[in-house]
Amino acid sequence: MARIGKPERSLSELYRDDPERADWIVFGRRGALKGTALAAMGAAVGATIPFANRMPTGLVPAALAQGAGERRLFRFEGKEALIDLGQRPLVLETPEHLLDDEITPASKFFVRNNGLPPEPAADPKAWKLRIDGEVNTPLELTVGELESRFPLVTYQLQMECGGNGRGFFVPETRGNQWGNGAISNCQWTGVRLRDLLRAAGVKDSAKHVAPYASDMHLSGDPNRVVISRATPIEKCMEEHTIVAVRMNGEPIPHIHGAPLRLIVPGWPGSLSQKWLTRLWVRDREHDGPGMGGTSYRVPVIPIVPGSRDDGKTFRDIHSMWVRSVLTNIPNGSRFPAGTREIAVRGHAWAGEDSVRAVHVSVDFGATWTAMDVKPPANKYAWQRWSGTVRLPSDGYFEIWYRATDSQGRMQPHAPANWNPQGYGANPISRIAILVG
Ligand SMILES: Nc1nc2c(c(=O)[nH]1)N[C@H]1C(S)=C(S)[C@@H](COP(=O)(O)O)O[C@H]1N2
Ligand SMILES: [Mo]
Repeated sequence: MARIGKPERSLSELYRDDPERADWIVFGRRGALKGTALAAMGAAVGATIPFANRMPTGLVPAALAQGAGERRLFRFEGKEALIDLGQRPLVLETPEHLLDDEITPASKFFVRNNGLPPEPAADPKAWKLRIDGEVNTPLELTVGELESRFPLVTYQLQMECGGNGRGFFVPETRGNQWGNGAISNCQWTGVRLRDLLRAAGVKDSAKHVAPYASDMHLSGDPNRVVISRATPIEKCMEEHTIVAVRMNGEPIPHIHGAPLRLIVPGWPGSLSQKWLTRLWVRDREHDGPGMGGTSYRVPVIPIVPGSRDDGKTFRDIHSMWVRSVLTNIPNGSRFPAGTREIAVRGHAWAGEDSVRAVHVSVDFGATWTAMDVKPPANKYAWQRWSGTVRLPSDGYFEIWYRATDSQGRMQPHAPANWNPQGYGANPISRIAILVG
């Protein structure tokens, strides 16, 4: 599929050369867009805009929005070219259009390291997991023992970085500027965490289960913990919370936590500890790196966007927010003149909840069409949506897509509840297309 060529001038160039016109184009501040203004906007996106009369004031066209078409790619061994958000630590985002498989293959699975991965285990079956703290019988199990002593379960589980969508926040927040691609939906096989906790005789005093791993802190100090975020005991006892030994029927790839990884589905990915070595059952809220303050926490009472806050009154993120991806058309695709129907499909998910509906709009949100939404393979699996959009003519269009969760909550028009580390930005998603 052809891509929309680079617009005549990028927005930043336009701002440099002719700030008044750029502002006019982007924000339409001088009144209705018509005549030369509309023509200028059309030139900037590369075509006429048939639904320009429905374009919200202040909207930056998706074809020009920050990052459109100009994100740096990086090819890590065994992976497709993913979006490079950093190499030390390694952070790679999956472009949305690579998320089309029902089960995410390792080659398309995003990467989020906070430190440096450990050396691969020489003998994965001999890798040890220790369970201690608020238990009657501390356990030390090898991966081999774990697999033979406990029932193995297999589920499709979505795993999403807590910061997914962060790049949509205005003003910009600290952290990796993810789009929608910090999400995977793999088939995980492992032992239920609750079976392990019961085998260790978990006490009534257990409140948080804190994981530890063998990755290395960026400072190189072997005594510093990279990340240790705990899961409340209730979620640990939920049947889909597992200690995984296989991903998509294969040994877990090293970069994704081999040979042992915690999977806490529907909650921030930071809980799903890779290279797991220890589970410390605590009688209080855990205080490892990544806990407290503004880390993985959001305001209960909204704060002024861009302001400072120590996060003391914030709450820990549990369930992730409803979100959708469109996976069969890359942003900026060009279709032959005369194209009037386009098949669209993607996935949607909603943390602890399921997805009730997905709607698509090609006229900047003026009208919406309901898509077909399939039930999940199991709880915490993402859901396939698909349908057809109709276009009235050639020109520049945006395909907007918006999921609604089982509690009736929709992706909002703009990210809500701004917070210093940028969690929970799940605005309506969109791609730009050009017909003709
Ligand atoms: N040991 C360890 N586990 C970790 C991390 C890490 O840096 N070290 N990153 C966490 C974060 S923030 C996320 S979003 C997921 C990313 O998993 P992935 O790299 O397999 O995509 O792993 C989590 N588990
Ligand atoms: Mo994350």
